Amino acid sequence: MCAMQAIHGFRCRGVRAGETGTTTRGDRKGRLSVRKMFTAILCGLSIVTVAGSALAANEPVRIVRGTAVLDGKLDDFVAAGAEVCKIYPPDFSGKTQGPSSPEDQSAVVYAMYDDDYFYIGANVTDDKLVMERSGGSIWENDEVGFWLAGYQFGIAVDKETGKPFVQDWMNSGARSEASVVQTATGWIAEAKLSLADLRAKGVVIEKGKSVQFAVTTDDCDTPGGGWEGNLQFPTSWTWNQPATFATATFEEG
Ligand SMILES: [Ca+2]
Ligand SMILES: [Ca+2]
Repeated sequence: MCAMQAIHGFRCRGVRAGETGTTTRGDRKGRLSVRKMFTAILCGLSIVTVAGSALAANEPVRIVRGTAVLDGKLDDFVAAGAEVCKIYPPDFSGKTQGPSSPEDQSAVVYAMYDDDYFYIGANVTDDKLVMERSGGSIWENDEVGFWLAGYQFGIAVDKETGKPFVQDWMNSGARSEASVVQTATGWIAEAKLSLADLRAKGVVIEKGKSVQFAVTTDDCDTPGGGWEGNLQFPTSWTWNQPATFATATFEEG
């Protein structure tokens, strides 16, 4: 298990694309043809960008049936074929604010469900584990976060209690359990949420239903320090905007 300490506060951030400017020189004819060329290039880039966003938002994710034991092992998720995404910077399926290499932070994320619970597990690679926060401020240190519709959750060890827990930022009220176990290369996070409690808030997880789903893992590598970056899935993810998430469909399994 990881050693922990504490503090408070909460905020998440989204990535904004940078802007670039161009200057052209030469005679009028030259300027016109350069301008045409840039216009053509910019139009091409716009089309690629729009296509990329359209593919990422509502990206289909399949979630299989299965029951997980929260024991620091992901063999039950693996056996069920429950992998939902890999987030490996810089060449991965999401986007990043900070972690620059798979050794800095990366994760393989699994999810599944049965009649009673939604389960999520993550095998996180991290070169330095820091969990010195509690409650809603766990995002400032190492944390595995995920969204179901408009509800944001996070898994970490709470500094105050010394125990793994699920932070419920948007007050879903869903009963939960969590497990956090340190590994040679990082840590394994697991959690389960009550389907009945989620259903009471309009998040219906059952065969054939779909729910907007996203994963955001936060990284801190400096004891006594704060948030250094995170990884986000899917690429289109924007904080608290379920329309930008992936679309998870619950299969019969
Ligand atoms: Ca790291
Ligand atoms: Ca870390």
